[in-house]
Parts: sequence; C-alpha cells; structure tokens
Amino acid sequence: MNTIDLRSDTVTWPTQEMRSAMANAEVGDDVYGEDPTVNRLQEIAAERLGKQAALFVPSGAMGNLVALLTHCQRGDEAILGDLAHPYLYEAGAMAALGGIQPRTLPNQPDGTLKLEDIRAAIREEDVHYPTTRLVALENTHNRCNGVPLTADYIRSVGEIAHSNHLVLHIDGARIFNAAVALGVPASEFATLADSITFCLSKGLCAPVGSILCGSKDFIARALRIRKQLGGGMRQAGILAAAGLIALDKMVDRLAEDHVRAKRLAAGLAEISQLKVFPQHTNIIRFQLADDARVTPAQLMSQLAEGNIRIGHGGAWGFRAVTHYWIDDQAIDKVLAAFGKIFAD
Ligand code: TLP
Repeated sequence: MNTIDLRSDTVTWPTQEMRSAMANAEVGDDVYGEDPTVNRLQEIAAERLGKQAALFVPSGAMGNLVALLTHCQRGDEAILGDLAHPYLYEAGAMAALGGIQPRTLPNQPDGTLKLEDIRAAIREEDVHYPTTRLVALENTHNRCNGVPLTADYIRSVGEIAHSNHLVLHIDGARIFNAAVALGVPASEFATLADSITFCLSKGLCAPVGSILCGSKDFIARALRIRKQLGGGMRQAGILAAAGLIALDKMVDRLAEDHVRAKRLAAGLAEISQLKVFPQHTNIIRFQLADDARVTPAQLMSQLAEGNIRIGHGGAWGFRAVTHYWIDDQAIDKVLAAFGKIFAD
C-alpha cells in the first residue's frame, strides 16, 4: 500500500499466500452444498468458535441480518445498543427487511449495556406489546473505541436472555481482536451466545466474507434466509480459500496491530490539540480539542497530502484503525505528519 490507509481494517488487501490459495482453490456449487473449500471453512470456523455449525456469508452486515431474520419474526423486538453496528450502520436492514423493531439501550463507554437496563427492557406478555425476542452485543465494540467485552459480562447477559426465553446474538466482526486482547480463545465468548458472526475481511485480511455460527438447526434455517437475501454463492471456494488462511495464519498476529495502535494512540495523546479516547485493540478514536487551531477539513487535507487517510465521521470525530498493511514505519510517518500539522 503506497497510501497509509487507516480508515478501517476493511481496506486490507489479501496476502500473497491468500492470492495463490484463491487461484488454486478447489471449488463446486455451494448452493448445492458442493464446494469443498467452503465446506472446509465452515467446519473449521464452527470448531474454532465451539459451535455446531457455520455459514459463509458475503459480509458482516449480511451475517447480522441473517442472524436477526432467523431468530426473529416480523413485529418482534430486538434489544441492542444505541451505538451497535446493526442499528447505526446497516441501513436499517432489520426494520426494512425483517420488520424487527430495534429497542436501543445506551451503550456504556466500555461497550456494555447495563444489566438492569436489559432486564427493564424485556416486555411482559401483553397483546399491546411487541414480543422481545433477542439481545445483541458487539465484541469488540466499534463505536466504543474497539473495547473488548469480557466473557464474564457476556455470560451475565446470556443468563438474563435465556432465563427470559430470549436468544443472545454477538456481532463479533472483530471477535478475534477481543480474544487476542483478553488472552482467551474466541470460543469462550461464542459458546455463551446462540449465534455469533465474525468477519474474515477485516483484520484477518481476506478479501470478502464473514461467518455466522450457531447450532445445526439454527444454521439450517439461516441457510434459507441467506438464500432469500440473494446471498447464495456458487463457486465461493475461491473466497473461502482466503478465509482458511485468515483463520490459520492471521489471528495471532492481530496482537501486532494492537501494539501499533497503542503507540499511535500514545503519540497522538501527546498533542494537546487532540482529545484521544482510550485505546484497547486496533481502533483509535479522537477529536479535535476545543482550542485546536486546525479545522477537521484542514487536518484531513494535510494528512492526504502526506498520503495518509483516516476516518472522519462529523460530530463524533476521527478514527484510525491499524491492520496488517500498517507497519512500524507507517506509524512513524503518521506521528511525524501529525506533529507537523499541530506544530505550534
Ligand atoms: N464496520 C465498518 C463500517 O461499516 C463502519 C468499519 O469500517 O468498521 N459489525 C461491525 C462491528 C463492524 O464494524 C462492521 C463493519 C460490520 C459488522 C459489517 O461488516 P461488513 O462491512 O463486512 O458488512
């Protein structure tokens, strides 16, 4: 990458090893269930997450949508955070396509929902009310500065959900970042939930694809929903081949992205004109301080002059995400560029 692209870990290109594996992948028609590479990826993913079965889907957004549509009927209510990805960034799909009513609760700065808020949001049986069907958590939590949720917290939410006949879904787009940051296997989170998605195409570098995991029965029903959404893919083994390498080779190295993110966050925090939020994994969020002498547009354009790209989301500020294609020299260059832009 000539550009230092910190907008997201979604911008990652596949590695050379992935490209070779893709070129040579054994394929079949996956709608017939006959793609051996997709089947292998699904088996390995399910095993890795400690679930009975898994389904390869084109994107994280589709993984969440398939999960929600599989668990919920039209008119059901889903409890999730007001900063949750499906609520903020999935084009209202759960409501538009599933007739599912989001019941949002305030996400706390540590990415959690208060347990008492969840309990209070669960509806009683009453003909006036929608049926509460599901609680969704996000791990790591993107808008909450990439914070990982602990297994203890997820267990508490699972207990509340299950004792009220609800299901628990985890949007684990970056579940391996959470696992690496907390030093536990991803299965420790996944086994507490009824369903979990994770993305192969973010920090794990695969070009396309996410995985939805759950029980055999859940995945059988999810397969039909994926088909309804037009997500049945044919010779998808070409993509799954990269996913297999993602799971095998790219998980442990996420720790390097976290170390670089820490260094970048620490360097940015030394600039008094910036307000840097706590950094936990590979996501760094920051805002301009009230007395900053640079406007957001000037910051973005001066970074662009140095071939550096970061995310900018208006009022909530800026985001920089480290990933496989960001090395130590890139962090040095970014810190030097910021130093120059904010020099007194
Ligand atoms: N997030 C993207 C943008 O949509 C904001 C990003 O650049 O971070 N869950 C979580 C927690 C996510 O962060 C994302 C992507 C998704 C789901 C959706 O994944 P894709 O982009 O594969 O549909």
